[in-house]
Amino acid sequence: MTIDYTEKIPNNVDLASDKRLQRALEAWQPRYLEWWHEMGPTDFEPNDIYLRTAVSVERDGWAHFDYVKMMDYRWGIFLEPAEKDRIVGFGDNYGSPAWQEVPGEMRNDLQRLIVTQADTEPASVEQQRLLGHTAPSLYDMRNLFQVNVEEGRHLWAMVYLLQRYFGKAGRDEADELLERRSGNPDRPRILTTFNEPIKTWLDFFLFTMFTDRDGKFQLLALAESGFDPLARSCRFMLTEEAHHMFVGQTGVGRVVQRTCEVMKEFPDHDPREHGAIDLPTLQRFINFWVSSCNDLYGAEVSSNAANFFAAGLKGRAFEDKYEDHVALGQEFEVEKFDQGRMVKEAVPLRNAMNEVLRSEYNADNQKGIDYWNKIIKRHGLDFELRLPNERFNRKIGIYAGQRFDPSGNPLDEAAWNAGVNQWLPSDADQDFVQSLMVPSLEPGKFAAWIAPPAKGINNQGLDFEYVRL
Ligand code: BYC
Ligand code: FE
Ligand code: FE
Repeated sequence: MTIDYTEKIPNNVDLASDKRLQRALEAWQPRYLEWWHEMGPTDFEPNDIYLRTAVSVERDGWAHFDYVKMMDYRWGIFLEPAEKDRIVGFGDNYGSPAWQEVPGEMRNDLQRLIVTQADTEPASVEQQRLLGHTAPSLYDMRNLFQVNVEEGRHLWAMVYLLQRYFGKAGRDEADELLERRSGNPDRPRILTTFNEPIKTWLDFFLFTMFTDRDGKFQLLALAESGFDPLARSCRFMLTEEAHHMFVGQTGVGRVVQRTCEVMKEFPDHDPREHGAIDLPTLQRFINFWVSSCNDLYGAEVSSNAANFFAAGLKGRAFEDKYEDHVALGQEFEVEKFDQGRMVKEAVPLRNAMNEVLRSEYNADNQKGIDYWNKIIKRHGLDFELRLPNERFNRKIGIYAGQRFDPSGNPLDEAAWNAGVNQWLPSDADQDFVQSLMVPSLEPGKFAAWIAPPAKGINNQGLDFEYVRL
């Protein structure tokens, strides 16, 4: 299962045996590179970056580290090895053989799921394209570029599926993925979070913490798909996703660490006076990104979600841990706000699959918050970061258009307006965080607002030259 890097498009799907597909992908490749050149990280094309590249799709030892220019990164198509006699693991077709081709009646839904997944990958690269200029260290800059090239590869993974299994419609979608632009009002990316600007490194760390974690859970749900090529693509993508969330979790942890050090040293001062990000400001940025990401799961009650599950296209994360994979005749309780009060309503479980996934996501988020709170505690400081309630600041689903505070209490418009600057980043907060974004580009040096990491990449030291400038 070693990947052949002598091919123009590295792959483990025997691309050479399908000349038509190979030609289609080779025609798409220069357009992809053009897109990367135009919309990928600005101004670092000539630089050598210490990157990891996949060399096999086996569980251990798949990564190879070396200096690479980003444009020379070997983007390719890697699927996890096929599981023998795999079955559809859930829904109405539970137990029948997994599909190796697209069943006709599922074509539209499946294409839509793949396009939605695909669209987020280049979107994130576009959102992050300016950050290299304000990197807090070479270590961080390298991690940014590592995340970027891997999101580019995730686009390749989905484009392979579109071109291989969806004919002309799939090829058209593959082209459109290079034409939409994050934040462009005329041709935006599909999901709202992927049109939000990532202005600062604080946003970047929160995005990789919370938005890449949406990626993890959506990929876990798609990794269960009865459409086997999608499942196998997503399984390999998940191995890369772990590092993205590591970057977010430890990045924010280092911000917290630095702030705590300043708070200890200057107990009577505002940490901002010493160039650190005060914890209430961090909380507001957390509130923004978590609430935006809660929208990424779609509506709490969704007939789309029920259909995807029934068809066997999109399951639950870790479907194996459930006893009943058909999920009929079961109910799920959602809390609605109706005529001034919260009321519980039971809905068929299949219709609540978006909410099931979102709940698992937030349980995982909570572990990250706990890790940050431990850092605060270790410094003997009295402050607790909190995960905002799922109802807070929602634009999609049953809470959209209503006001709730971060604890989930309903509010009228006046109370919302009075509180909003305590709960979401204000313009002044944005300006302050932006003012800290000065590059720190000497090996081993870190910007004043963030502590160094515990260790380097691939056993290299912190003063290693992760990017050759
Ligand atoms: N923004 O029935 P509903 C990642 C639309 S991240 C705008 O609840 P459904 C990554 C929805 O399209 C993982 N629109 O929707 C991370 C529908 O529209 P129509 C990405 C939204 O289909 C970091 C309507 O609202 N992968 O990989 O059940 C860096 C009703 O909604 C939004 C996936 O998302 C929104 N947030 O659920 C790089 C997996 N939410 O039909 C990468 C694939 C909903 O009324 N996608 N709408 O016009 C899906 O599984 C589903 O499409 C969704 C939506 C869960 C997103
Ligand atoms: Fe991705
Ligand atoms: Fe990611």
